[in-house]
Amino acid sequence: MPTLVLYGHPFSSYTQKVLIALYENATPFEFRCIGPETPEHVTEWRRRWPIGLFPLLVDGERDVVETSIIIEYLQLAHPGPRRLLPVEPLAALEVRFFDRFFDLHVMNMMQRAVGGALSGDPTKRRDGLQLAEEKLELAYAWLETQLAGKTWATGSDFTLADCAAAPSLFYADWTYRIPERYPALRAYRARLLARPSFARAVDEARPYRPNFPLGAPERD
Ligand SMILES: N[C@@H](CCC(=O)N[C@@H](CS)C(=O)NCC(=O)O)C(=O)O
Repeated sequence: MPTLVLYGHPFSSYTQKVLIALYENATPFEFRCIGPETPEHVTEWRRRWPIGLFPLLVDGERDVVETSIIIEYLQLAHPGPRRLLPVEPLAALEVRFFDRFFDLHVMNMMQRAVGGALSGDPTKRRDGLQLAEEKLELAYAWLETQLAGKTWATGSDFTLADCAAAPSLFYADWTYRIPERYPALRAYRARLLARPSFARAVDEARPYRPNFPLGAPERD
């Protein structure tokens, strides 16, 4: 029986970030989908984390929230063969920085556009998209300067930073397509999509694509 329970939704970018970490290490867990078909999961998740953001990891009596903290917790409490944070402190700091970059400057900017579209208000939709495009353009340009010659975000090892990067860039590209002038970034996104842990999360989320409020493209 797995002791770990993950509350989330397969189509949610932040849920996918944690799923990647779990799949990378083949960590056993039970997934509890937060959705209209399972109101008991919604009630339990809200009771445990009234702030109302997911995913939430439950390990016995312990509730763990915030995806970066969840992934660090998994490494400490349920380590597997693949370290997602390096041992060396400065290398770990670099990984944490890229994790913050993807969450704050890619994932959250993409979510502004999605939130605007979900509001149903045409002005909010337009403003959300405009802001996302401006901010994603800045993020893409900077990432292009960072990724040349690297396999993963911080070098040759797949880390927490790549767990954050995969769903961020996946949905960001649907929101504001990565221009051809950023070939290193486009190639990095393609490598992330080919990574089995993320490919599995993408496949599991496929049935929910019609829910993408900006219109999911045919690619990927
Ligand atoms: N900083 C949080 C962000 C989590 C987050 O924004 N989750 C989204 C789903 S992808 C959510 O719960 N949205 C529900 C809402 O905003 O009401 C983390 O890393 O866990």
